[in-house]
Amino acid sequence: MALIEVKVPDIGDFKDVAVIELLVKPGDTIKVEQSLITVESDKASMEIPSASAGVVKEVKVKLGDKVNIGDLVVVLEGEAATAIASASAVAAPAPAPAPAAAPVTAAPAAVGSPAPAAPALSAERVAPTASLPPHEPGAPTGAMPHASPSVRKFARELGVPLDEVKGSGPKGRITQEDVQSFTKAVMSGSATTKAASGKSSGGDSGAALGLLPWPKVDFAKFGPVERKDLGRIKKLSGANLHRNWVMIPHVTNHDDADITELESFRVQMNKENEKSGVKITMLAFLIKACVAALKKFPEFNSSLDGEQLVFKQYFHIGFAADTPNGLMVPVIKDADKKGILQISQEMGDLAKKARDGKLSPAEMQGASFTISSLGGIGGRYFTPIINAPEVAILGVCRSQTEPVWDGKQFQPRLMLPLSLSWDHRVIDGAAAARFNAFLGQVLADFRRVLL
Ligand code: CAO
Repeated sequence: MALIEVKVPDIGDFKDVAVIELLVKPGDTIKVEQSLITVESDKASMEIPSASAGVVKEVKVKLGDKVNIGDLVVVLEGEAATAIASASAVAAPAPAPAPAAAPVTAAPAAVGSPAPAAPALSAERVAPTASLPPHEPGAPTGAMPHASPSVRKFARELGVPLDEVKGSGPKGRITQEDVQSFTKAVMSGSATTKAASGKSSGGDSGAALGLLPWPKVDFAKFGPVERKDLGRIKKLSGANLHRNWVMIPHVTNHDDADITELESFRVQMNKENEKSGVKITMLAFLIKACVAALKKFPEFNSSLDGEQLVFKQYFHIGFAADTPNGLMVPVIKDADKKGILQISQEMGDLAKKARDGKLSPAEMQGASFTISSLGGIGGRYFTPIINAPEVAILGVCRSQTEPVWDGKQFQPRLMLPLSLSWDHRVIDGAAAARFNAFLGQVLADFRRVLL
């Protein structure tokens, strides 16, 4: 075992830089390139790595010392052969170009030994970094937290927002222990991050994604305004929609179904059932047609649970209902076991309850697939947001009579626009296209429901 002296390498134009952190202590076993100390000038901090591996015998600097190129940092006990004699391996701090060679190690035993092929110290290891670069995750704006590159790296690895960590070091510097304590507090639930509590800068959690803060505009500057609080349902559904939109990789396939015959049948059925007081709308047929498609393509009736898919053997279909208070999604349970009239009746009852604010939680739970119909209102196509943990949703717009080529001539056909959004983690495009095509076939000839 040889004694190896590790000195401050060439750090460019930096002179008399203060030691602000000791990263090793006597007895520590260290590897080549492991950081020994952090030094800081007015503009930047940087870590000084070791050019050799070994066991730290002595640390030759203390906090607050001013160091320069060639100053002794630590004495190691190790294999002389691990020492790096190649000064060119040490890059100068950016942006200055690498200056002339300066030996990193000058342990007596190492001197004169043939220089081994050692790994180069990467420029990154000694390149100075501003106390916090502007792109640093966790502190996109405002005051920059004071922390060494290794602490910032450590925080980055754990996803810790450094600007939320209180520093216990000199001048409020954040240490590795501070990052650990913060992580422990969040894990134990005694603290929370701004992102998790939705309070990050700008009043929106976009900062956690590295996005610009939400624009703050004084609207009154441009004209009269009135402010109203969001209603309870809007707040609840908004939070759910936001999560689903952000967390699910949505794709939407658009298609058209020929419902000419089905519409005639619906009108006929409504005439026959006039006295029952139950009105059949296209949505009831769509629920039944979707059940048939879900049976044929079971992954559309599943949910993702970690690395497993849960295939549901029940067919509970949610339908979006527009209410004065906002969007609600009542559920028709066991739609596979019910006829069109029963579904229509239940839908009418549930939609009324939704509008009157009288839906029970049980009546909104358990859906395995959802339909959002804007057919009574209008529009052509839209991109419905999947209702997690479901994996697909069908959007339906207003049908209209269109000229459809039958191979010989154009025929007036009643076409229903369909928009199927699906979770690309579970479903792929070909399956979605097949689902829509099958749905179109069923709607064009409803006898297929029986097959
Ligand atoms: N094409 C043409 N006409 C349609 C149609 C379609 N696809 N769907 C319904 N209609 C017609 C109905 O036949 C009915 O006509 P009449 O008044 O002549 O009888 C009229 O439009 C109104 O239907 P409806 O909306 O009352 O009934 P529904 O069963 O189609 O829908 C409900 C019920 C509760 C889903 C609906 O009232 C509703 O709230 N829709 C909005 C859903 C919504 O907001 N979705 C967006 C969610 S955001 O992602």
